[in-house]
Amino acid sequence: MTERVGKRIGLRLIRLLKPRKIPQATGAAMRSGDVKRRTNETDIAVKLVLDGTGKAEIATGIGFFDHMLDLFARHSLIDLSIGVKGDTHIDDHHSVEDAGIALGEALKAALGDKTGIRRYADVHLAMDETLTRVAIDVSGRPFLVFRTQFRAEKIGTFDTELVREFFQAFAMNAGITLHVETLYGDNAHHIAESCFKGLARALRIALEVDPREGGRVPSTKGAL
Ligand SMILES: [Mn+2]
Repeated sequence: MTERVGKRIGLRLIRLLKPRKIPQATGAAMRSGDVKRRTNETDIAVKLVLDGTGKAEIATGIGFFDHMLDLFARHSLIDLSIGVKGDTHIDDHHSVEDAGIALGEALKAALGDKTGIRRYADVHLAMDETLTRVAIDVSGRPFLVFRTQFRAEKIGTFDTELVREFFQAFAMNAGITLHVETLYGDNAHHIAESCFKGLARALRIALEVDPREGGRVPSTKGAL
C-alpha cells in the first residue's frame, strides 16, 4: 500500500467516525403557535411546537378531555400546553368548543405559509373493536365531514356529542379539510379515542416537512 492510498483510507475512516449532523426537520425557524383567548365563558392559553416530541401539559378541568388532548399530543408528536378555565358548572360545551378554536388558531399560526409540508394524509386507526378513518388536507380551506355516531350519550360525565363540536371548531380555525368516519365500533370511549388518535396520526404526516418539496408550497397555485 502506498503512503498516499494509506492516507486516503485514513481520511475516509475519520470521515466515517465523525458524528453525522442530524438534518433539521424544517431547516427554518421553529414552527410554533401561542394563542390566548378569553371570553365571558372561557379563558384559554395554548402553546404548541409542531416539531416536538409529544410533550403534553394539559389542564382543561375536564378529565376525559384531558385524556384526549394528552394522547393527541403524544401521537402527533406536537408539544402541547393547554390550560382552560371554563364555565364547566354549566356543562363542558364552551370549554371543549373554545379549546378547539384556540388549538386550531395556534396550529394555523405555527404553520405559517405551509412551506414544504406533505399537506395530505389519511389514517385508519384501529382501537379494539373500533375502526376510524381520518383523511386531511391542510389546504387553508376549512371543512369538516364527521360521520361518527355514539350509542352512549356520556363517557363518564363527558357528553359524547362534544367530540364533534371539538372537531368542528378545530377544523374551522386551523383551516384544514378534515374527514372523520368511524367505519365500525361499539364502545364510546374507544370511538372517541380513535377519532383523536386518528387526527393526531394524520397531522403528524401531513404537517411534516417533505425534503423532496425543497421548500416549496405544495400547491400548483403556489399558495395555500
Ligand atoms: Mn382511553
